[in-house]
Amino acid sequence: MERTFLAIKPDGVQRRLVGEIIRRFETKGFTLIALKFQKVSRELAEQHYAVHRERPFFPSLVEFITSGPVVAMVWEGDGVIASARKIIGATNPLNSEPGTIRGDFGINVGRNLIHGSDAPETAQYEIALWFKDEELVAWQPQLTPWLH
Ligand code: RTP
Ligand code: MG
Repeated sequence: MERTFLAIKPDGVQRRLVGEIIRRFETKGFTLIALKFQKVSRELAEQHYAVHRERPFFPSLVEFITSGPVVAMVWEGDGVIASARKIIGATNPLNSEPGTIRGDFGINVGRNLIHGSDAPETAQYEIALWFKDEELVAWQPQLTPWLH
């Protein structure tokens, strides 16, 4: 079953949007596999955003993601990687559709509330970076797959 890594960024925590954001993935029907609330070290932030190392916004991105606690999560379900990216919305909240998390709650590209893995390889890398194997809780919801 497909898994993705999601993290509510420091602005989402500061703005008291943790419950609202988690609700959207839970009611969609995806399954929570792991969750933790933590401050992010500079080292973890730099590894997480390593692909953007050469970009001009990298220093401010690392500065921001280490500025306060984040909610790190793993979610599971068919097509969860692409679906979560749709639920999250476009990178710049000014371009995100209403109904998406960023479209509903943001206006600033540097304060876009939540991170989601963008591909299967990225999801695998990020899950292993943020979570130990034993922190991942494999379980099956007792529901028909299409009824939540
Ligand atoms: P994320 O990785 O955080 O889920 O965001 P994303 O995939 O939608 O966007 P990505 O291209 O991976 O960029 C990572 C984060 O860098 C900040 N950013 N700033 N032009 C800019 O100033 C700019 N471009 C990107 C954003 O906060 C973005 O989420
Ligand atoms: Mg990204």
